[in-house]
Amino acid sequence: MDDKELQNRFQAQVDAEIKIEPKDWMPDAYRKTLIRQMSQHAHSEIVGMLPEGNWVTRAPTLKRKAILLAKIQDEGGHGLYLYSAAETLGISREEMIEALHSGKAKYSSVFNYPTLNWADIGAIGWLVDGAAIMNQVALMRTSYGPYSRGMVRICKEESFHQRQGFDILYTLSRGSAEQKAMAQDALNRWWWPSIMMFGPHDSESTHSSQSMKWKIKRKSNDELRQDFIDATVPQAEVLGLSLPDPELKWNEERQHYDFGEINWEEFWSVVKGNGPCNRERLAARRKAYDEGAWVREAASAYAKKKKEQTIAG
Ligand code: FAQ
Repeated sequence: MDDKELQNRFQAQVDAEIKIEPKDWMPDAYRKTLIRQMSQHAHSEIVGMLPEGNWVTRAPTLKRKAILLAKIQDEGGHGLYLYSAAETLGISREEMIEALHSGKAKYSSVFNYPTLNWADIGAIGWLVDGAAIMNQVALMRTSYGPYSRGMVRICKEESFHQRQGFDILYTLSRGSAEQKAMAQDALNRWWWPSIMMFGPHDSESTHSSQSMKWKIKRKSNDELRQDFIDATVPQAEVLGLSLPDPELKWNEERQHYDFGEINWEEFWSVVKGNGPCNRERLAARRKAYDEGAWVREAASAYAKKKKEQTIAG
């Protein structure tokens, strides 16, 4: 088959909702887009452990600490599923990690903001995991088999994460006046970064139209952002907290909430590496990688020895 025929057959497979598997023929650009998106997704999970890790030693109760530890470990696991799924496309984990450490690969902008008080852990769980789920539920139907299957498991775990974040804020918002103020302050600082997570407007998105055609993305950035806002406003009402957007209002005609414009200058500045914590996050990742070198060496030496023993005996 010539290239054109292969392309047509590939698109027909995607259109028929038949998953693309690692050994199937795929256009180079499809492979590249998936490697970019999946590796950036994996990096987001791993870098996303850092802002929450900051509060493990200061969680207010033993129960909260155990829950937070479990959540952070889940995020590490998500990163590993995603790196493994991306490896099926012919890139090594070393190459992906090198791209993160050199600043070539992106990770979600939201993780470049600091966690200043305990209520921030609630806001991350409720809003950041909430936004992540909105995106990832759509990705369960993505066209690439290993990515789609990874998402099914990840989404189950993210639901628990969102619930624990909501529970933290629910408790604080029914506590003392100071606790309620802490919850409101966290919400004020995390609302806009959370809705930035969905990326630029569809009209500004570089990859969306091709990724939608290939069914890598099943919903556009703006559609997912609107879904998230529509689902989250009633939850804020239950918490008795107000969202920091004076333009947020139900639109009867559209049957959606209208909302104010994102500060895109801030978004792009964070994406380009100039957010409040970008340098700190990358430095922490590089340090952890360097300090973990002996573990990787020991693990690969053990695997080599095992293999030699199997061959010998
Ligand atoms: N931050 O053309 P588009 C989580 C970049 S997981 C930084 O629209 P695309 C779990 C984009 O890469 C959160 N960069 O791009 C957790 C592109 O640049 P490039 C992560 C961003 O790929 C919770 C350029 O802008 N989830 O949170 C951002 O079609 C709590 C143009 O944009 C995923 O990664 C951003 N927010 O759509 C962990 C989901 N937005 O690559 C711990 C999978 C855009 O050409 C604690 N990814 N850019 O250099 C996706 O669905 C998509 O990649 C989008 C962006 C929607 C993020």
